[in-house]
Formats: sequence, C-alpha cells, structure tokens
Amino acid sequence: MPRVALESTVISHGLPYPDNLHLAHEMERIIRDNGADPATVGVIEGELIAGLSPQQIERLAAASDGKVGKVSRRDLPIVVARKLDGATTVAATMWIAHRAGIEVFATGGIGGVHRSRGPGPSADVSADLQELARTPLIVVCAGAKALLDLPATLEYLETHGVTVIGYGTDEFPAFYSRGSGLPVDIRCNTPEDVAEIWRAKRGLGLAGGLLVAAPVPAEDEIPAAQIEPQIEQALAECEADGLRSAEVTPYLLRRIAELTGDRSLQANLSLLRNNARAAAAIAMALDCE
Ligand code: PSU
Ligand code: MN
Repeated sequence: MPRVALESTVISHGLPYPDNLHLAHEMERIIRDNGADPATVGVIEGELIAGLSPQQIERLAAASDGKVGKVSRRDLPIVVARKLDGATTVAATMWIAHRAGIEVFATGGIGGVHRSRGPGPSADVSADLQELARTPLIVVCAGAKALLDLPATLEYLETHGVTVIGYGTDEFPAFYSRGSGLPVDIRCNTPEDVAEIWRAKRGLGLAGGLLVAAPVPAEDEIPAAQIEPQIEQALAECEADGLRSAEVTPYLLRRIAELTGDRSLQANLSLLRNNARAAAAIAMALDCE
C-alpha cells in the first residue's frame, strides 16, 4: 500500500488544541479512506519516526507551547543527541520520510522567503526550500502564506530546480486565497498527470522534490485583500517584538490566527483535508504505474 507522510509542526505549532489533534487524526483517516497508508512524522525521545502512533500524535498535539520544539533540518542532530521530543517542519519531515522510503507528503503551507524588513532581500529563507531542492519527494501544499514574499519564494525554487505544479490551477495559491497572480510552471488536472511528471523527473535522474500546489476549496477561501491588513499587523508586531530565525513563522501563524479568528482556522483545516485527499490520490496513481 502506498504511504503518505504528514508533518507535525502544523500539529504542535500551527493549530490550536484540540483542533490540531482532531485534524491530525482526520488527515490520517482521509488518507486511509482513499486507499493509502498515512505516516505522521515526528520525534519522540530522540527517535525519528515515520508513522507515529495515535498516542504519540496526542503527545505532540497536547504539549503546551514551547514544550515540543519545532524541528527543522538543522535541529535533527540536537533532538537525537539529547533524546528530545520534536515536531518536524516540512524540511525535516521530507528528510525523514524519504529515509523511510516514502514518496508523497501532504502539508498545509510550506515555508519560504520572508518579506524583507529593510533594503535588499531578506536573509530569512526557510530550510523547506533547500530541502525541496535536494530530497526526492512530492510535496502537496496549498502554496505558501502571503505573509511571505511569494515572488521571491518562487524565484528561489526556480533557481534551485524545483518544478512547481498547480493542481487544477494556473496560479500559485496563497494558502487562504486560491490565487496569488503568480504563475506555476505547469498545471496538472489529475493525479495521473502529476505521477507522469514525477516519473519523468526521476527518469532523468534529476535530484530533489516536486511541489504540488492545490488551492484551498472555494467555499473556505479568504480573499487576499481581506487578510492583508491582518498580515501587515502581524508582521509589524513581529518586528516590534524583535523575533528572529525559527521563532518568526510560529509567531506570525499564531498572530494571524488570533487576528482573523475562526474563519482562518476553518480555511486552514479545509485546505489540510483537501491536501490529504490529493496526496493520497497521487500516491495511488504512482502505485499503479
Ligand atoms: N506555514 C503554515 N503553517 C505551518 C508552517 C508554515 O502556513 O504550520 C510550518 C511548516 O511546518 C513549515 C514551517 O515547514 O512552518 C516553516 O518554518 P520556517 O519558516 O521557520 O522554516
Ligand atoms: Mn525562517
């Protein structure tokens, strides 16, 4: 049975309790209902696990803020050596999932290039982008949040040879919003289309992953103009509070969720479910090649 990886930073740092726990179990159920086998990825007492048990998922979901670290690639040696618990980002999840022989991964939004706060480009570039350039996995997401610099994010992916697929869309989605005005490299309307591009990439011996961007379902979309003021406010507060490095993304996610309330939570849950469905379908299409 084909496997689909799921990340855990979104569980521990991206959603409030207990919605996070319900969502984590629901994504696994959706993947099973669509014929594939879910593997939620995380770190328990220093062990890198692809396929957390329900109890282990609960442990990562229920830990109060700060108890379970956000683990990206650079944090892997630390949590292993110190035998810590950790919630894995897209980057760390890709690395662990690939090591476990998994080819497809469903997430919400990927990290990207942050908006610049001064003259010149921002140095805050998510390790997710580097990981997409080096680790062979199909990553299904709803694009990236507009709190990032989306044009710079797509430029980075282009420079590093990551093909960006619009799943049923010509535009790169902006997480809460279906479009960003920025084109994807290719549109695929079916899981089989995605599988074909993946096979071609592997056949050519090209390193790295494939980014599949599926827009949030229309009924749950928040138009970009409606969410931009809250994004601006969250960015200004982040700057004023002097946050840096790995703290920036969780801070912004939490503030935007607080400022936009239930609506953004519903959009977030909806797109995560949608991505689980799409990833399972793609995994099934790869399986019957
Ligand atoms: N964007 C979201 N929700 C999330 C994340 C990003 O809309 O939960 C998480 C993902 O786990 C992603 C990580 O891999 O944040 C990126 O963090 P950073 O920008 O520090 O690399
Ligand atoms: Mn960052």
